[in-house]
Amino acid sequence: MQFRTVSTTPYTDQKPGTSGLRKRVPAFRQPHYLENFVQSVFDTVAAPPGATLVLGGDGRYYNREAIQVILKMAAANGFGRVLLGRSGILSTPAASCVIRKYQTHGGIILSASHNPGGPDGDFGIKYNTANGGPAPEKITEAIFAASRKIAQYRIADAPDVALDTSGDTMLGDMTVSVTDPVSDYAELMESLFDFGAIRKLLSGGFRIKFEAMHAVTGPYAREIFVNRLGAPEDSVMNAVPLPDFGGGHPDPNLTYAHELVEALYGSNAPDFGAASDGDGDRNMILGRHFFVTPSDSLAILAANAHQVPGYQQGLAGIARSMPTSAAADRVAATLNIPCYETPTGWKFFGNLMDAGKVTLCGEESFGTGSDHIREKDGLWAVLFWLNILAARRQSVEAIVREHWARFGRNVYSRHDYEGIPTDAANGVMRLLHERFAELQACTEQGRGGAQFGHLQVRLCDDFSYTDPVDGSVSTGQGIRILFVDGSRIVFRLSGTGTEGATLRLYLESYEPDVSKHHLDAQQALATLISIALEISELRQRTGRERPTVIT
Ligand code: G16
Repeated sequence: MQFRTVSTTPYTDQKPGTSGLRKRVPAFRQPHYLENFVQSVFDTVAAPPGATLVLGGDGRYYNREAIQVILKMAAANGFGRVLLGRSGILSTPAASCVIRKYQTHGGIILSASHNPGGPDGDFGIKYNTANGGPAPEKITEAIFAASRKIAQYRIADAPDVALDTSGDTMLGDMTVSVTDPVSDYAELMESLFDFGAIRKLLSGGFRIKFEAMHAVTGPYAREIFVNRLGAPEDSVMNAVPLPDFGGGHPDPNLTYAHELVEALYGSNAPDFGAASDGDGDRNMILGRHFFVTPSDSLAILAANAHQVPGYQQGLAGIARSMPTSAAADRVAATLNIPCYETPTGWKFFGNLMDAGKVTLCGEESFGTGSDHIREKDGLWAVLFWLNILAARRQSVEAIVREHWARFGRNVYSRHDYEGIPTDAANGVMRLLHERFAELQACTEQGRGGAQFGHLQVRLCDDFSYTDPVDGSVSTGQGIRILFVDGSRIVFRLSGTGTEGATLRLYLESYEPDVSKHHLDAQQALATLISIALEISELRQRTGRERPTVIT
């Protein structure tokens, strides 16, 4: 087998975002674009000769082509073995599971997660380290630095590898092991949850609907819910992964998972509904005519973890991203365990889990997970809920309302303004920065910050985080306007979009009064919403009258 060293010139835009490098497919198709980034990864992670790499993706458009390139580059860069999901498929959580189980050097996951796919859709690539988690910032920064000065890459001259048949093939001295993408992951799930109890629940007339959105979780959901738990075949919707996700937007929220939402809010609705995203790490949980916010979901899983076999020994701690509501903090306080507040991005949970400081983690962006792997995990969250439902034998809504009655309700909503001009988005953030002094002015004189009706500003800042394990500091992680009564407004620019900017507005207030728990979140948060729009001049500056997505 011949290896070639190919001369190349750097691209300037290969900076990984919140989760890896995400670009439109045509960008990845530019000459040497993918190769440059992959070589930058290999140069940065410097795997010892003969190391094993995990490889797979969410099956989106360009997945198979990219896999052929990466296999040939891995062979030319001295890897000894690649564990490849059959047909190039591996959900993000399954990839994390395989990296950990087989103690590989790391893995490459091809996905742009919840972003749409297709010839003009998005593609993405990220590197996960030996702990199974997304590479931390110091590695992604080093990959970016390498991509800025790359001059050559190495690739094997070899025919394409057959991706659809399990078994080993050789690429020079490197073994390509094509493996079943589902079995290791399904086995791990079976070790954590009471499958017997869930099976009993499902056979007793409890009806579920899982929306795979033509993305990667279809085969996983079929194996787990239908084959192992005995749910009827039609419990899994849109179960066949398609390169363009059937033209849909594989983001499990109330807007994009509308088929599921219509089923759960219709007549004769099932008891439980859930959806996952492009690469299987996100989850949305619904009860009959009822939506569970991701922030509440994390808190409820934590409060009920003692019902679930894999977590009966107790939780070491909980971590949530800064924009996620403080509902989990209240549970942590009751359980007398620590609760950490990190920047957005699952990569920030890795150190806490590795150090044994936290067991459960969650984000408002429909991500929940635990230290069973080092990624958020959509099907894991669904199984956790089913296990709780099997143990408690109440409806989803009853469980959430009881939770609110016990802990109070952190009323929460996120408004996304997608695809706005970058300058306008930056202008909003700059203006908010400039207003810090004015909003807090009186605080310094001991009279408290600016007053908006009954709400008074306590503090404004741009969130920064010092990792308690390695001391690394991450700044500029979102603007917080905190009020004296515990309410807050957060503004953040998304790090996962590929077109223009996405401005996220996060709103939260705390309601201990049970008689007000029935209120719609938008209604309950109306005052905060209007304060946010006023101080940010968001409408004037972006020309948008309303958000693209409200969750
Ligand atoms: C990624 C990250 C998450 C993050 C989310 C939203 O999710 O893994 O940790 O919360 O992006 O990020 P942003 O608000 O910057 O768009 P995924 O599911 O896209 O990998």
